Amino acid sequence: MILLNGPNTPFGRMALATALELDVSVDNRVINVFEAEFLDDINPLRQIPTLLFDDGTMMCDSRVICGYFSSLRPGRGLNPVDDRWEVQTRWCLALGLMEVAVSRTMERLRPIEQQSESFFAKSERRMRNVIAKLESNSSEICVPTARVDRLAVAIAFEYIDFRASLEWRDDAPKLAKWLEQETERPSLRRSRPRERLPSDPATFNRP
Ligand SMILES: N[C@@H](CCC(=O)N[C@@H](CS)C(=O)NCC(=O)O)C(=O)O
Repeated sequence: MILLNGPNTPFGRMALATALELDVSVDNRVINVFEAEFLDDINPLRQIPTLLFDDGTMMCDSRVICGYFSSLRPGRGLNPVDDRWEVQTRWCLALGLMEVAVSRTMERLRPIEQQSESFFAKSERRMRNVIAKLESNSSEICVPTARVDRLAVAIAFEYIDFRASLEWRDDAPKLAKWLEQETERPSLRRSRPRERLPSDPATFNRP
């Protein structure tokens, strides 16, 4: 399995960290998604993460990919589904936080005169509301056993820090304290975001 990934996408990091947590072997390939014309033929959304199988089929969306990896390791408890809908909901809240943070990064790349103050205000409010909700759930999150919602919260905050999207620690002191240790988890250490490099390929030869 090839995981088409980026150097700093939080969604791709979620897929890779899940594979690492579960000892699922994937060939992680960092690409430059913004120039990756080839990806149109694999994933019509042209997004990363995309999981590519040996038979040419693909799987997209980080939740689907993480769900698939978890299905390969039943009983590990990383992604409880049956009676744990609150875990899935917290996972979605963390994904929403990632989405807003990514969209703020994209907005900042636009010429300054085209950037929207109201967008920044609205997205900040949304982020602070989600962060408050997650902090109120800290007893479920601040636990040293890996689970998809906890991984997603850690990855969302580390992306916010990576892009300096928002000062959040005063709003979520319990989560901030937890993250100091959680960030040392091997799956997170081995998937740290980095800036894009000119050498990140925009082409890819299917095996
Ligand atoms: N819902 C998707 C979101 C994936 C996503 O937005 N990926 C971004 C990178 S952070 C992307 O591929 N952007 C490329 C583009 O929009 O051209 C998931 O969870 O995997």
